Amino acid sequence: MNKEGTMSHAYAQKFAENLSKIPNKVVLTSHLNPDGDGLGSMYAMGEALESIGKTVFYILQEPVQPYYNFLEIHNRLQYSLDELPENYGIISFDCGSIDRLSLPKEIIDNASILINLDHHLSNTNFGDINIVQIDEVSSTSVVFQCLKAVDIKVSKNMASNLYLGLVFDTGRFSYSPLPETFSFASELLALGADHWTVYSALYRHNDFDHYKTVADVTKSMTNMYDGQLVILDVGEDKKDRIILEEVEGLINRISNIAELEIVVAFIYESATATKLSFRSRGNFNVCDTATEFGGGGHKCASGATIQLPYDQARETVLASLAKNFI
Ligand SMILES: [Mn+2]
Repeated sequence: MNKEGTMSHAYAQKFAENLSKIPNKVVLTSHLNPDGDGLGSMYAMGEALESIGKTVFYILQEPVQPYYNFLEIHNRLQYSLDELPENYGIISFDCGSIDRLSLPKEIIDNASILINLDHHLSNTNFGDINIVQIDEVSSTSVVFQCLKAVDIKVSKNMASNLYLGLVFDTGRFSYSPLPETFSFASELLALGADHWTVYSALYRHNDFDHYKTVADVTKSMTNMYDGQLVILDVGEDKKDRIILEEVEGLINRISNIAELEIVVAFIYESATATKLSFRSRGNFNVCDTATEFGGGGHKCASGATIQLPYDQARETVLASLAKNFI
């Protein structure tokens, strides 16, 4: 039991038991193409660890979309370390496998401990310590329970960061209609999470041209199997005009088509690689499909990068998806 008199989750207890194993210097990171859940988790845990005297580095190997700049802590994000500390740990947030870690290899290889904190169904337990709970709606929810288990006070900024991950991963409270989702939101708002700042940053950052680009990309949409499978093509001619997170937003909206079961987006990456992104309405597990092609994710939202040219990737993946519809 913690101070509030509620039972702690087993994974949060595990975090509490292992807190002393976290070195004084710690690198916090997330997955490639970092999103609101990964960032919110890093920033909230970072502030918590600093409050107990740790030195924290926020490191990703690629820039993040500029609309996350609304968080002041975001200015501390680094893309490398000039000098590796002598003894440091890594905590990875929201990342399902080690090959998806958004860190230079040198930083991964020299860490004395790697802690993997996540909620992906496909998580490979790649850490020395794994705090993975697949029924949590966001990684920020895992972080929140861990902080409760160690009695670290959640500040207003931490609450906003945790809320960012919750809003992002639930698709603004659409995909996880569980009592826990709303209790978590309620607790965060009571702690001072700033709903409108988070909402505006995530959903009110588009410029005028964005809508014209999205309209153009949407035109390529096709369907099969009486509309149960919808396909979005972001080929070589379009890939520079739309960022990955916009494609994700677009397929979230496309997944609202009444008769749809699965939507898949093909995104040109290079002459020999194609990104895949899937959404399911719940009758099919698209985490399995993504895993088949070396990716992963959740039952209703997943992704992968397949080492095949665009047309060949498209053909291969559609052949695999066909199994669902016969
Ligand atoms: Mn997540």
